[in-house]
Amino acid sequence: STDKKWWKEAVVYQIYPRSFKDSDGDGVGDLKGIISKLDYLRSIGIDAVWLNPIYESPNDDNGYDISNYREIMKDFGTMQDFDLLLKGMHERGIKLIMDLVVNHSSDENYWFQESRKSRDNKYRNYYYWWPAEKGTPPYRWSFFDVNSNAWKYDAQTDSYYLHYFSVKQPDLNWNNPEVRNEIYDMMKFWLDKGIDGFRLDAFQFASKDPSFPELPKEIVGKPLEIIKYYGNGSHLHDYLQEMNREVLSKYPNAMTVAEGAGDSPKAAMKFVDPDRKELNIAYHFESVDIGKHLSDFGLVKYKDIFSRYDETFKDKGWLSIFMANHDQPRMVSKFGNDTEKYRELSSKMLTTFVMTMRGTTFYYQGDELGMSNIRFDNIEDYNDVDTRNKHQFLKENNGDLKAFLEGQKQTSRENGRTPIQWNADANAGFTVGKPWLKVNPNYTKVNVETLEKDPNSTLNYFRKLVQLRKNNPVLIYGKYTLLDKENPKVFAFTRELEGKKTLVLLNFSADNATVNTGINLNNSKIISSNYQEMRSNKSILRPYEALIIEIN
Ligand code: TEU
Repeated sequence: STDKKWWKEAVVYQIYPRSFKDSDGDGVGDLKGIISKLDYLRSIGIDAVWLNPIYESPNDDNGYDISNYREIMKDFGTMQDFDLLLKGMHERGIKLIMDLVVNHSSDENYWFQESRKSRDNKYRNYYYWWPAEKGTPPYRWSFFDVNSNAWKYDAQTDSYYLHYFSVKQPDLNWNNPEVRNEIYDMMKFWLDKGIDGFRLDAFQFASKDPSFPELPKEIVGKPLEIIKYYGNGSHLHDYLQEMNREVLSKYPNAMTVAEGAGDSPKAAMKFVDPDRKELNIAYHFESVDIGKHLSDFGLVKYKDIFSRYDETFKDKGWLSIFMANHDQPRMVSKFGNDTEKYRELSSKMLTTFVMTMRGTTFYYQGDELGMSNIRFDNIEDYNDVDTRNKHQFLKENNGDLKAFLEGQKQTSRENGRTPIQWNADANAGFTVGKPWLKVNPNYTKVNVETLEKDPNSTLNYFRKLVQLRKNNPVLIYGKYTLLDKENPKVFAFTRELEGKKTLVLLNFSADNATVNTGINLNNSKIISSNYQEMRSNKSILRPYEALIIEIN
């Protein structure tokens, strides 16, 4: 809808603090590191930062296992550093969105430490417990458990506790109003510090039926089906409406993003329909869960996802547009082409898409440099609990480890987590110590310092596109129309607002490609291109070419 909001106009840049910049040589990125790069953030023109979790955590899942929601992780610094970071961002006109991880906590959180002590502990009902005398609890699948089992037996009280993610991430019991109030207070604590919003982590899983009925037979063994089931708890939207009433409505300038927003455009709308008073932006997974690589699922299917969602959202509600995050491989390695010849061109083409499609742009750190997958050969190189536990399971069950590792080269979350490449010095200037995760060896060429100097680099292209988006409201609020729908190589669409019409042509292939837009381009003007050389043939797009054209 054209109802104006700052968060619709913002380009949000995602910082994975562990990998952004290390200031003290321990090999782990930190808040002082981010502070030292605030001028860089300002220079690229972004409006807001979404910061992955920085709260106290034993780091079983890199901060997504929180042991204290009101303290800063030791590796990352202190609360004083945080206050300086927030101040420094605001001074530069950059807003700060924090991660809100409240489907689960760490098992080292005080609440859980208490909860597991005895069956009548004050905090017992902060989590889900299944007493062993009731028998084995009905099967629940787990994302990160070595045996894919979300119930863990705890001898101390002869009971099982629930963990959809790792054993160190017990699920909080949202049926308990005390839990909800604790969370709301904690949210106010951060909002009162002046932060500008939250990204709600995995919140679609928060509502559970405490009687834990047997899973429907047809979904057992099918993770994607089980995820849908988990995402559809009957009280989910009651909680979100309560959260809005108790907290969000009191901070009208803060924005909220629903990570994971159901399994259909209609389901996603429920999270952000303004009439329902829940959240602001839906961040659904269909466009990343579609498959391993563009060549597997194809552009026609990919275009259809964005078009279907836009159709549902054209009059109300709001979406995010993204191609990567810290749970995904690098965007250029999944949707583009990271070979020497096309890495830069295709990176720029993808950047063009996320800057011109309707929805708030969420842009992942390093993509402006055209960073690509690391493709580790050895399991020892991986730190991620997801990869390590799946590998362990296969090992114990004589699975095909070689095939697994080959697959991880394309899909592993670690591909997107390697340290940011600042310059051509040792460890890419990320740290003077030993980086927690190996640096991509292409850093000698692919790094901020080198790319700064080249006016045609991916970095400078990103800057240009951020400005282009800001200066053209049609790219933010304009109506979207897909053209040449069945074209397997080209994503072509128009955006229209108040008599202004802009055409976007994106060649997602390494071939020359024709496109049939049905639009007369006689009086048109190319306002942006990812090629330097002039066009020789107006009707054929060159490999990975991206054009933005003003019509009439
Ligand atoms: O991820 C939650 C989540 O649902 C994803 O695993 C999702 O299924 C997947 O990305 C779809 O492609 C969040 C965080 O982003 C992730 O880093 C954490 O490990 C996880 O929650 C647990 O907190």
